[in-house]
Amino acid sequence: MENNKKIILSGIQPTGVFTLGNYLGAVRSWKQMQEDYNCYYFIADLHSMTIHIDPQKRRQQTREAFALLLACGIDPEKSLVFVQSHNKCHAEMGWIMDCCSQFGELSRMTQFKDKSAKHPDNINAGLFTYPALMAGDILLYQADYVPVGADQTQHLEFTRDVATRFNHTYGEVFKLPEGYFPKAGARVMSLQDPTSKMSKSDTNPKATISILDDEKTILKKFKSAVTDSEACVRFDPEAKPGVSNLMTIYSAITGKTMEEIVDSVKRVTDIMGEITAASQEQTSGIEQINQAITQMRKVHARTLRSTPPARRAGAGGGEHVAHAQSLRHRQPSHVRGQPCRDHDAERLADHQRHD
Ligand code: ATP
Ligand code: LTN
Repeated sequence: MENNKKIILSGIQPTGVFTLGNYLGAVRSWKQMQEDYNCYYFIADLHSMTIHIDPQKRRQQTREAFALLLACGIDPEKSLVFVQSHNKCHAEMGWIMDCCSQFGELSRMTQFKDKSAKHPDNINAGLFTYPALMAGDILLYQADYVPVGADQTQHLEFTRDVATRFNHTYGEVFKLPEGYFPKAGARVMSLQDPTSKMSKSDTNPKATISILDDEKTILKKFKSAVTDSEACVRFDPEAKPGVSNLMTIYSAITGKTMEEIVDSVKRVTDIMGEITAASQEQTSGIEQINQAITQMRKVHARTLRSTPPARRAGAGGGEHVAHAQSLRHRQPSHVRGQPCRDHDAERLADHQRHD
């Protein structure tokens, strides 16, 4: 990655199967950006530890998230795709950023307030300092642009504030990153509560469209989406949040403007079939690719188990070590050469052994 291309960095938490919101708000841009930028995409497993679940399940979700990224078109030949905890520099940077963050600004973060309200029994310090860890992720790679959904706007502003503060105190070290938000689909709302965002960890399956849902399921979910008593189609997120959300999804998928949608669609129910077909077209193939990847990984894991450990991860042997080393060479020079890098190789190999 030694060229003059700008640097892109983004992450996604391994908290479930990606939703249409994740796809339209972030992952679709990731895929498109791979052609023109140096891209770093990671599974934010350290961030996901703010909500407790069985570690075995999280490990599984981390592997699934990795496979889903590949299935969504993130190409490891073009982009550097990795698991956050495999590079311990993230945790180290998180601490440095903690020390540059103010209690007051962290207290104002809406994600902290939302997640604390959802999990009142576990308001841990990690949930509170989450934005500092995220700032560290971004600044560590000197990212120019960060493609994310609109829910991350506040975290990006925070990152710029922390970087400015750090540069002021210690000298010009960090580049100030900019958020990159898609024109349509930056904020997809829940189908059951259109005033809150569609979220992959939502326990109500009717609230989200998963990128692995088949056409029948998608249609059923759109048909049971909460709208309002008016049959007309009008974009008004305040007065008609449900209908406006369906219009947003439709617009993000087809590229049609709100005016074009209003002109072509007369009743809310007319939009359902069309959105379903368009959503399915966007995500079709993802399930098959995901299955193929999972299958491939099973075969690979069997081969790995039957390989003597010395050959698996020993000096000069083992494709995972080679993979980790190739990652090392593709990291920016300020990240490369950190003492943590050898550890990466072990972690990658170890991660594979858990398959
Ligand atoms: P969780 O339910 O665990 O909080 P999430 O679905 O909110 O997860 P994240 O892993 O936090 O997803 O986010 C991954 C990316 O997807 C981020 O860039 C985020 O902004 C984007 N994103 C998440 N939800 C939406 C949404 N409803 N609309 C648009 N973008 C979204
Ligand atoms: N906070 C993000 C996930 C995330 C991220 C990042 C995104 C963690 N670190 C760095 C972009 C850049 C989220 O909750 N969606």
